[in-house]
Amino acid sequence: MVREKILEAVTQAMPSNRVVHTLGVEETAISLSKNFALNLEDVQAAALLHDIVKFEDKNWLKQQILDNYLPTDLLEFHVELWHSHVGAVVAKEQFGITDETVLNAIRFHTTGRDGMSALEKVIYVADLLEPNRQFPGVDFLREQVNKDFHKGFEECVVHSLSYLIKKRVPIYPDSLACYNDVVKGRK
Ligand code: DGI
Ligand code: FE
Ligand code: FE
Ligand code: FE
Repeated sequence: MVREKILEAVTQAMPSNRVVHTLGVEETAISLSKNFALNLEDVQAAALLHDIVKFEDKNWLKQQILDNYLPTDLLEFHVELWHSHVGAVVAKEQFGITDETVLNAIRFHTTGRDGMSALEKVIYVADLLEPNRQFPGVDFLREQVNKDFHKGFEECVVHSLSYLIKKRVPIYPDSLACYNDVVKGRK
């Protein structure tokens, strides 16, 4: 599907401030993808569709998880974790995205996972650091990522996990697996 069609659907699917977030993710992801040999259309599709079902009803999201045989342990965790997995299904079924790399970048953008691809890392980082994101430490993370993507990605994962632990919220296994993968891979 062409970019304009996807963007039209995105605009229908979420409030305008989240469209701005989505466009920020696209811009940041394109910029970060220069670290890798990534296909521009794949980067754009993953970025534009990553939050496509974030504003859907909780019961609808739950039904999609059940109907599509997505991991049911998601239901034991916060609803925030559901939109990424369901988003990948919708990207495939409604937007005709067949590339598993793009679908996985959408599917794992919230938690990360063990053994993330370059596109998965780019979308994860862009989601956290796009220009409209503001939180203490965001500029440090932007600097790190721009200096050395791999080191910066590590800092982003450590930041996200620390934030969850500080809030005392349950951590989904993929989030922990992502953290373990990152710290085990340190040189
Ligand atoms: O959809 P966005 O707001 O752009 O961002 P997101 O999909 O990356 O994250 C949504 C929320 O999910 C964010 O507040 C952090 C939270 N989150 C990420 N991993 C975990 C988590 N929440 C819990 N409880 N457990 C996790 O492992
Ligand atoms: Fe999201
Ligand atoms: Fe995120
Ligand atoms: Fe997002």
